[in-house]
Amino acid sequence: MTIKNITVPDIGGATDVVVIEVLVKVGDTVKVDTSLLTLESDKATMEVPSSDEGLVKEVKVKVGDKVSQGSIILVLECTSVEAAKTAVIEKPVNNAVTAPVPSPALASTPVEVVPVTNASVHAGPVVRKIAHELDIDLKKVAPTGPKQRILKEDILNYVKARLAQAASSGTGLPVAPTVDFAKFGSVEVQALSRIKKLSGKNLHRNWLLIPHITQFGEADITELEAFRLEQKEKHGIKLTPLVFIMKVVASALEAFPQFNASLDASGDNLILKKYFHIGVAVDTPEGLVVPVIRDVDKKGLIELAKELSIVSEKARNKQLTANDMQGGCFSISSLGGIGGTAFTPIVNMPEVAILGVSKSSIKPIYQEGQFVPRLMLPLSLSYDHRVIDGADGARFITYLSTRLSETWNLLL
Ligand code: CAO
Repeated sequence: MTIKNITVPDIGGATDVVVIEVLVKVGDTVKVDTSLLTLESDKATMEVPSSDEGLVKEVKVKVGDKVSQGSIILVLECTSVEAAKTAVIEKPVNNAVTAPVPSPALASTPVEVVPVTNASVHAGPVVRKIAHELDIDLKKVAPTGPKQRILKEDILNYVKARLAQAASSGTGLPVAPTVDFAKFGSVEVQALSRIKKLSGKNLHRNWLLIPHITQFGEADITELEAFRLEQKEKHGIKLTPLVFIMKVVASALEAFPQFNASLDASGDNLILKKYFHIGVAVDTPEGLVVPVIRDVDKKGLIELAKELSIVSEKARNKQLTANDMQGGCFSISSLGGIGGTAFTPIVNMPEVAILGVSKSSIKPIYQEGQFVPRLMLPLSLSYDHRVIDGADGARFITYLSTRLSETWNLLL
């Protein structure tokens, strides 16, 4: 074992350079080239690597100190034979007395000098190294560390974003700029939930791959509403317009088979489904999920109402299984309980259409020569224009409107 002083090597003639980071502590084991210090002058950032391997016995510098070539950084208990031969001996070990010899390794290996592209950027050596090697301008990386420090995650996120942008630019899409929002005021970084990240990818893919058309319509649900309230009272259960809409959608899918279909992988064939499973978008604190209610055509309103309550409860309690969310033919996204007049839902691939439902309101409708107050339900039907023509879209929504306007007590 040999004790050796590790000193600042040739740093391009710079003197009194400020230590901005000390990267090792007593007890650390370092190897040759392990970064020990980061120095920052007004022109450059320098990492000082270790010239030897061993155990750090003492650290002689701290952040804010000014150093020049030859300043002692630390005392190392060397483990390499070569180092032992060339070490400047601080004190004898095992009573062996060796004459001090300057370390040629230190004297001859100048440190890598990384030009400071922006002296005001705060970042550690690892970040600076990544930035240097990947030719990244650190001024473009949004910092999330204390005192606007750029962390390793920040630069990795920046690289990920650039890769995603590069991937999307391959599709001819313009690249969105990266903005450092903290420059304009205080911000908080919040990670997206797992569900949001997953559904976000799918929504983005569907938005890009499907040529969407959204057809708007309105249904007069005055009679339906009277019937709904009566049934709700009678059965003492949660019975919302959505259950009626699901029933009518199942019947529309039967009447318009191209809506109950998916394109095959080649894109040349339509797979027509003979079952009627409907996905219902459920809003949960973690994000949007779409459980599937099976065989809607075969179930009654009350049965569907109960199943919808169970499934939305399950969704909100994060108890849905993958199976619960598979096999849908068509989706319904109902924002009617919240508000809004219309929206453009995104088709849930490999389905080819989705119905958006907004909040019903009483409107003056012109009937038989006069305006009468009617409860109108706004509908938004988005569909894949590769599979469905505009005329069929209009026919489908007209069918829905007509069926929803019918006298419901005749149907039970
Ligand atoms: N017009 C007027 N009122 C409506 C309505 C409509 N279109 N739809 C529902 N309502 C009423 C209901 O009748 C209920 O009132 P009552 O208790 O007095 O009957 C109230 O609004 C709340 O309904 P709800 O939202 O709890 O129940 P629902 O069956 O309509 O919907 C569910 C269930 C799970 C779909 C819904 O709670 C939900 O999560 N919706 C959001 C879906 C979503 O986020 N879609 C966006 C996808 S795109 O990002």
